[in-house]
Amino acid sequence: QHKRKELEERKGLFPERLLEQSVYFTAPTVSMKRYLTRPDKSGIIAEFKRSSPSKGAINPYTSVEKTTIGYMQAGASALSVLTDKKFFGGKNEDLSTARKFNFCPILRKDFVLDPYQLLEARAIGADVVLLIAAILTPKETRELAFQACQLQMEVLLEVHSAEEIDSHLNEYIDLVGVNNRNLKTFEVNTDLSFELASRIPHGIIKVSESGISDPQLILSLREAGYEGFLMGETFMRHSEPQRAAQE
Ligand code: IGP
Repeated sequence: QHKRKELEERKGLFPERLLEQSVYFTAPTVSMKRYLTRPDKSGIIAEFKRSSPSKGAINPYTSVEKTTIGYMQAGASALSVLTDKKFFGGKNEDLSTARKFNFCPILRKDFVLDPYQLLEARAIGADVVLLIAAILTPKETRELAFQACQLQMEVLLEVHSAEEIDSHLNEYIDLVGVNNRNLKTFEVNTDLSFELASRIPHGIIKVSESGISDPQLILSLREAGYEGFLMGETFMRHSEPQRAAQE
């Protein structure tokens, strides 16, 4: 709920008409769906995350430029950038900086509740937005996904259970991400991705999120039908995240 208050402040500072003047607003977006399925790519979505509620500070001072360029040089398929300040120490400028230096698809990682955040995502240079089933009703999810689609962005729907897939999936969703981390306990269980794989309909790109560090696990997830692997901490806890990605 801190989001609502924060949003009211930002709406005052940057009204919609200002966002629409951003150079990125009318620039074409890049498809994450397409990048993840390119045979020459790893499928890894490398995340820039300074801190997290479960781990506290991970790597608060590292540079967005160096890290994201390094991720892409190391063979990542796409980038994810946290823009939530309160829990993850991120900011909108982190994403626009990443945009300035990279041509790949970029996911805006935040708690999206309001259409304003979609305009904002587009204005700062995002190609994909995350919608979290656990914090939205099916109706809200569908409306936000439709609007994202109208803004030429793709939608990654984050789920934690088969019920959330059944209730929240709609025709505007491009990718489904199974979050292996329980949002309440912060416990990670990568078996969840294997359990839910067959519940995600064909034609929708499957992404496994959180707690991935073992290359062998990526191979098994691929066999289970996953084409995207969202990894943050494994890279970020390294003093030079771009090098960890190289390894
Ligand atoms: C990355 P990890 O364990 O590799 O750092 O996880 C990513 O999945 C995680 O940051 C995440 C997240 C979220 C963060 C998944 N869903 C929703 C904020 C909001």
